[in-house]
Amino acid sequence: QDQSKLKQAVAQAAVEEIRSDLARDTILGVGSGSTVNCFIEALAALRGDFAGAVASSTETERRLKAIGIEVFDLNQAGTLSVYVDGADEIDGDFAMIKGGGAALTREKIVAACARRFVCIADGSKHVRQLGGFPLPIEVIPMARSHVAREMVKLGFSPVYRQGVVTDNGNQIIDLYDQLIDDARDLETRINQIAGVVSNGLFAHRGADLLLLGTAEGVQRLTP
Ligand code: DER
Repeated sequence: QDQSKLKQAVAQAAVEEIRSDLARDTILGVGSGSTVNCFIEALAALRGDFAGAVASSTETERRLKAIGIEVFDLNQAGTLSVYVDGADEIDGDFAMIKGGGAALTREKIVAACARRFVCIADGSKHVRQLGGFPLPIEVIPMARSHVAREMVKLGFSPVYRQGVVTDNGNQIIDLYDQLIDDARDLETRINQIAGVVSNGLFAHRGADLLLLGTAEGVQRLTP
């Protein structure tokens, strides 16, 4: 099956997964990316069964509003019952690399406010070891060269993602050429570097459920 059918299958599975959690006052957390876009389309079927959503990007906010789902400010929403988002890679510990869509900082914030993180991904994202996909870091513009030099010391090849400004007005550096041995340690180490806003390793707080789209159907995997 082509990848878009796999994305639609996991999106539908996520709607089925959260259906029973929904109440009139429920506010969902919704991530970003093409798989999440399929989830938003599928979510239209549940419109009216829940209060609305907190979006992790302006693009997600636009798409939610386009299908009539109310979008809340996170500061009004409090703790969310569930956060649904994609990943660029997810490993056997349910740690992820995210940020391919440059929304990693807000995704990490909204995920931190949710009791459960449901990751939806096609099978190509499921890896034994993280790092095949370049690891994104969000940096304050003035710190970009400093952070790049620090990442070279850690053995990475940093590449400035030209022309991209995040929803927070910052820039992205992508880290190439190194597989990740200890994702939790590296997530912490990168965050210590002056000028780093956040990084795309979701290891300290990974997914609680993975809905994985494969040719054999959707696999429902838990840690
Ligand atoms: O940027 C992100 O973190 C997205 O969730 C990304 O990781 C998944 O995007 P995709 O569903 O388009 O592959």
